[in-house]
Formats: sequence, C-alpha cells, structure tokens
Amino acid sequence: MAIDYSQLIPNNVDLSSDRRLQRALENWQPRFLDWWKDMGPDGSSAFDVYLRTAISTDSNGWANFGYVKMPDYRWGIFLADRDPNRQIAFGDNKGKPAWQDVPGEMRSTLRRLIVTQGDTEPASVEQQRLLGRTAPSLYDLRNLFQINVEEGRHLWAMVYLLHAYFGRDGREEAEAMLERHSGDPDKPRILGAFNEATPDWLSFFMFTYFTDRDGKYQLASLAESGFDPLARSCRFMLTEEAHHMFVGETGVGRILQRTCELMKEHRTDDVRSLGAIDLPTIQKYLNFHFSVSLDLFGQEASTNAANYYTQGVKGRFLETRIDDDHLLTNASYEIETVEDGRIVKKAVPALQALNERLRQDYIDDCAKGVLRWNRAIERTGIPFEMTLPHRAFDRQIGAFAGLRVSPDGKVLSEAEWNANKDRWLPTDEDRAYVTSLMGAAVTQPGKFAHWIAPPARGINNQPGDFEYVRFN
Ligand code: BYC
Repeated sequence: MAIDYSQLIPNNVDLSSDRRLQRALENWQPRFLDWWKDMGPDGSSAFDVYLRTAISTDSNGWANFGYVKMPDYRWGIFLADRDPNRQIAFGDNKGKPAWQDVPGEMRSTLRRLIVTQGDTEPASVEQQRLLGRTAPSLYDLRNLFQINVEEGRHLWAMVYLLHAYFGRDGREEAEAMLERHSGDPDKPRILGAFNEATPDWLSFFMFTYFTDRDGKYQLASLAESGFDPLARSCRFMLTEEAHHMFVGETGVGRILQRTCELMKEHRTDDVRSLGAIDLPTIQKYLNFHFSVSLDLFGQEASTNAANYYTQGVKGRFLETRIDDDHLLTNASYEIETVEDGRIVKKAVPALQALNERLRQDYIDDCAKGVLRWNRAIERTGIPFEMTLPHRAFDRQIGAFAGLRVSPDGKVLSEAEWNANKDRWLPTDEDRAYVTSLMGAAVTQPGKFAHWIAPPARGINNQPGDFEYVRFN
C-alpha cells in the first residue's frame, strides 16, 4: 500500500478509517515533537538537512532525498506489505495463520517486547543529542541526523502498535516512552547500553556498528513474530537499520585509515602527538561497545526466550530459512557458561538457548566488519589487527556478569583484572583525549576533522564538497 502523505500522520495503514486511533495518535504527535525539541539533536531545528524520507515501502520508494528541516520530517507509520497467506513459522502455533490481532494470553508478553524495543529508539536519539556540535564534517552531521530521524520513526512504529492493539495500557506505555530518559537516575531507559553516554564520535561510530547491529538481530527475530503487524513493522525498520550500521562501519574504518596513514607518514605509533586516535585506544573503545552490546541479548539460558518462541511471538534470525522442526522441543544447543568460576561449554535445551544463539549470529556478523577493517589496515602496511574480545569479557548481564575475564578469554583474579583493565577498556584519560579532539563542528563542505579520513563516496552519489546541511 502506498504511503498517504496527505494526512497529519503519514501512514500506509489506512489510519483515517479508524477515527479513534487517529485521534489518539494525533494527540501523541505534539508530545513527540516536544520531546524532539527538548531531547533531540541540539540546536538543529532551523537546519536544512539532506535527508532520505520514505514515500513507499517497496525497494524504490524508501530512499527519496531532499532538504528537510528536522522538526518537519514526516514521521509516520509504515508497515511492510501484508502477505494474506502468512503462517506462523515456529513454536506451538506453527502452521496457523499469523495473528492480525493480539491473542489475549500473549498480551503482556507482546506488550513488554514492543515496549523494550520502542524504548531503545528515543534512547539512542537522547544519547546522540550533543554530537552535532562536534561533527567532523557535514557528511557526518547529515548521517547523524538521518539516523536520529529514523530512530524517531522507529519509535512511531512501536507506538502505533501500542495504540492500535493494546488499548489504554498501550497509550500509557506510549506516554512513558517519552518520560524515561537515557541515563536519568530516576527514570532510566530499560536496557543497559541505552543509558551509557555517547559523548564523542568514536563512541558514536562504535555504537552504530555494535549496538545498532543488536537492533538488526532483535528486529529480525521480531520480524518472524506470529503477531503480523509487529512482523511487518520490523521488516520495514530493518531496511533503514542497514544505513545505520554502514555509518558505524565506515566511520570506524575512516578513523583507522587516518591513523594508519599518519603512522606511516611520520613513522611513529605516537599519533596522539599528531592529533589522531591511536590504534590501542580504538581497540579499547571496540572492547567496551562490543561487550555492552552483547549484554543486550539477555541471559545465555533464558526461560523468557523459550516462552517467546514456544508461543510464537519471537523467532530466530532468519527462522524460515533454518532447516529443522521449528519446535525445538527435543533439540539441544551448546552454550558457554560459568561453573565453579570457570568458563565451560554445556549443552542446554535449545529452547532455553535462543538468546545465546542469536548472540552467536550477532558475533559472527560483527566479526565480518572487523575482518574488513583489518584488511584495510593491512593495505596501509601497518602491522596491527583489531579483534573482538571474548564473549565473557566485561559482561554485566548473564552467566559471565561479575566474572573477571581477559579479552582472550582467560578467567582472572581481581588483582590481575585491576592490573590490566586500563589496557583493555578506555580509561578516563583515553576518554578525555578523544573528547579533546572533538573540536567545533567542521561546517565547510568537503572538509574533514584531522582525525578522520573522508568517505569513499558521498550520500546518494553526491560529490565530496556537497552541502549536506545548510545552517540558515
Ligand atoms: N539490560 O531471560 P532474560 C535497537 C533483564 S536494539 C537490562 O535474558 P529476555 C536499537 C530482562 O528484561 C534492540 N535488563 O530476558 C539499537 C529480564 O527481566 P525480568 C532492542 C536486562 O527477556 C540502536 C531478566 O534480565 N530490542 O533496536 O529473554 C539504536 C532476565 O533476562 C538486559 C530488543 O531488545 C539488559 N541488557 O531477554 C536504536 C527486543 N537483558 O524478566 C535502537 C525486545 C536482560 O527478570 N527485547 N535483562 O524482569 C527482548 O527480546 C528481550 O527483552 C531481551 C532480554 C533480549 C532484551
């Protein structure tokens, strides 16, 4: 269905045929805009930004580029097309038609998953609120803003589901989405990573590489949901997610490139004296963001995850492409866990291991980008390899929480950890150094901050000196 842009809230769900729902969402809209004004990108309301806006959900329609003032961005409700024959692909309800409404017994589970998903979207906008002040180029500033408006739209996607299918409870949850704030001591965001600060652009690129990728895997699992409106919402969200991870991968890649170029040119490892970010510091940021993002997958052995699957509300990554019974009642899966202070492998019922299985899919995907970074480093002739730390390194959630583990997976005493942790995780001094590089935003078209290389190509094939943001 084409997107109706004539409405106050653009949508492809025939919103105007349901007056009550339309009114409820039109009531929420000004609150969302107030939130955007207070908590969205700082001081950006008057800027004209070269943004991509969806005009339909098919492959041609969602990438339309033009200058937009962000408060005028057409946030709306876009679901991927409905397949009238879609069946639930897994769990006890396998083979039954996908639900077009919420089955009573799954109401609280679905609500909770939708709220958890929805909560991350405005959280990330809040985390990135001040980054525009220190953007390393107009190209990067535009990408930041693109990500921000799309996270705003992803919030709309979840708020629509809450309003349309969860009655009064849903409306209250939608309000609460704008009341919790990232890092707020009284009303924090739900998941750990979304209460961490994103104070600099190295953190931003690591966040979009690692944490947005959790988004990809969680959304893909929810895109398998038996609750069809959720599945269709997530499918469309996934198309936008790809750009966010691209920004992360190329952002880190461009920092690595610049660092390696300077190391070569000046025959030194001491690139800090040259105003760039040294490779060990980049590795420490990677370690931090990877382990915080691993926590987002929950417990290694989880009865919650087993229940979601058995009920048909949350599947596996690419569920329908997996060749097994899609019930998993008799299957087992090997996980790593902790016994007597040691990391051991243990077979557990596959249903309980679904969080861990998804985490493994995620780790494999993360590793591919690291390989690409390493190839690029190798091409510069610098002998250095970025690595993903062990899954048990510095975890706060799950079996490894509290265990002291080195990046290569050795269990350590508290004393060994304390003696080495500054080599593995960003220290206050590292953070202060990276922050010190974040000078005033670089606003001249085609110019880049000293510590980052330009991108290989422009957005929508625009030339290198394209004016992605006009400040007015
Ligand atoms: N922080 O049985 P478990 C994105 C809690 S990112 C705090 O493993 P479950 C995006 C858990 O709630 C994708 N608490 O739980 C990225 C549970 O509490 P109760 C976001 C945590 O439910 C960038 C208890 O520990 N989407 O889109 O199987 C920018 C037991 O754990 C955490 C989703 O997450 C944590 N990290 O797994 C913008 C999808 N982990 O029941 C956007 C929806 C666990 O004891 N969420 N807990 O009170 C889910 O599928 C699940 O809630 C989780 C947790 C996978 C997160």
